[in-house]
Amino acid sequence: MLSPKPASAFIGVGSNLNDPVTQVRSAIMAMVRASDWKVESQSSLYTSPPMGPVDQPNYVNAVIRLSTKLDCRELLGRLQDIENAHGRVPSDIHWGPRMLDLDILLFGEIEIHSADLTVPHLGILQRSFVVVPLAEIAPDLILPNGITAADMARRLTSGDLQRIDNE
Ligand code: A4P
Ligand code: MG
Repeated sequence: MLSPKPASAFIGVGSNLNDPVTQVRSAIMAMVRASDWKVESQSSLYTSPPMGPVDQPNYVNAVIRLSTKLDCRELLGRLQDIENAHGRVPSDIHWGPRMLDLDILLFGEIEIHSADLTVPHLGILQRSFVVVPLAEIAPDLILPNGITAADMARRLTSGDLQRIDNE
């Protein structure tokens, strides 16, 4: 359902297969071109070792801010279309390797706790590869624990996360 006022949403982008930098850049391009929302800002790309099973390649991550009149579930469907267009195949491996992962980190002030959708995303406060790019584009954003993204990023900063310079 279209809502009258656009919501501000933050999307986590991740990949660790088939040239992850290219996958993440291509996903960002697809989001910039989409007509259902407006991309307001995009972070740098970051690389880090895998959280979860270690026998998989390093990840590349970024965070996008967009404004949209879609509701949160419609947005999830559109993001899954982009994942599928990037060759994402269903896998039973929890935190296993993937061509492209698009997670709704935050959707305005909305909270959803259902089988297919949890917003804010459960990992948002623990993961430097989410919080550091988020703080780059929205340092003053108040996270669900009441702390700004910038302060949270300072707490989570680890040597494992490297910013990838733009070529
Ligand atoms: N789903 C529920 N809530 C959401 C949400 N807020 N945004 C549901 C998007 N999807 C959401 O997703 C499974 C289902 O989650 C979807 O169908 C949707 O209905 P998935 O992406 O196939 O599951 P998953 O990714 O295997 O599980 P999970 O727990 O979502 O994993 P994460 O949190 O996505 O983490 N290491 C590094 N360094 N960088 C990474 O990006 N990513 C992961 C995956 C593991 N290790 C990583 C990284
Ligand atoms: Mg996911």
